[in-house]
Amino acid sequence: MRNNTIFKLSVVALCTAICAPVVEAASPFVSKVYEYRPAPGQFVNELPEYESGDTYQSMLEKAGEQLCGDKMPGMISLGGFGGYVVFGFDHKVANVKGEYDFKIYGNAFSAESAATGGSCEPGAVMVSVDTNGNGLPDDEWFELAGSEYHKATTKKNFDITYFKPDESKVKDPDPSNSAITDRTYIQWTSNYADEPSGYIMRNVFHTQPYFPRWLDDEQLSFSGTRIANNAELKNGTYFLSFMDWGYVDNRPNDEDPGFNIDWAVDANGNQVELSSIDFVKVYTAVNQYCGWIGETSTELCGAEDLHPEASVCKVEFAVQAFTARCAGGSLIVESANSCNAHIYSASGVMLCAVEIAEGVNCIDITHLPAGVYLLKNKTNVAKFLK
Ligand SMILES: [Ca+2]
Ligand SMILES: [Ca+2]
Ligand SMILES: [Ca+2]
Repeated sequence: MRNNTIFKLSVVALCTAICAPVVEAASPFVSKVYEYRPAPGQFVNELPEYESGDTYQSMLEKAGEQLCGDKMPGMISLGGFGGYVVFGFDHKVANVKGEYDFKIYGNAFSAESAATGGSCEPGAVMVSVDTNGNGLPDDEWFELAGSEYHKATTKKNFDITYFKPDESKVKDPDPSNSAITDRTYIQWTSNYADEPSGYIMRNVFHTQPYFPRWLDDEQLSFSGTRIANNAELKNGTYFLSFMDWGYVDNRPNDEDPGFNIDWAVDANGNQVELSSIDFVKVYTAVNQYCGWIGETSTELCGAEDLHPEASVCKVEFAVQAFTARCAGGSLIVESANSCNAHIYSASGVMLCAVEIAEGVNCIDITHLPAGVYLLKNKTNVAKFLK
């Protein structure tokens, strides 16, 4: 008995010695920005700032500096309808049943006079799973259907194209509004007959070019779910009412509970079940112009996984007597018999001994860094990804 106790202690010590130095907890914050493609807008080329010589890649890095590594490290603007950003975390974000899964921070605030709105500039959210395993967001996207998604006033598959302006064109100021210095600055067209075309106007407060200066494109096209305008002119200022739920830059950050992966729908609006997601896309969801305060554009300040400890691991295959599945930071093993087994790294290094009892076992693997592992004894093996 004494020898057995010493043996167990030494195994624990070995495991700790091997595993502890390489433990890296998942960060709850954004780790990478994959795409930044704003539509034209009054904050474009300012948030983040364009500098002479910047390219798509350098602007992408600047967007990353504004969103990565902390709760609210900075701010980016997505410009008018359709402009978007794609980002991800250093782990899969788990869809925990019955809970909100992640938050996205914006800069919305309430009007002093009302709790029903203020500066809501709603951005729609889409999620994606790295199904082809290449680490890139080139897989199917699913929209998180917010409170407006199913409303009759919402226009699905709204396509918009913005045309690059001649920055030296003769300006067309609004004679009835001194804040508008060019009413016909950047033209857009859409595929909806009741809203066929219009302009991103130029205003007196923002004098830099509004079309992304780092792009050579003569036109920019975007597509998405266009929700109804929410602005109302009251006593000379614009009041932008809140959506009920499910949009970025909608309600003040401390009032917004976040996003639930259970809201995901496919391109036809059918609900889909996702156990976890790898990528998040946010795009401006209104096509709205508000006089002196300009076009409505979603801003982002950062994002957070609300339960990084539930980082998903997934069993790829299990053979013979083991059956295994993952839940949170645990490997769940069901076995017909009690036995001893070991966890190995993908390259065959033995990391930990585990004692498996008859029935269902919950093996703590929170100390293992992300990677591919094998759970193995003399006759059984299960490969799992954490
Ligand atoms: Ca959830
Ligand atoms: Ca992919
Ligand atoms: Ca905003």
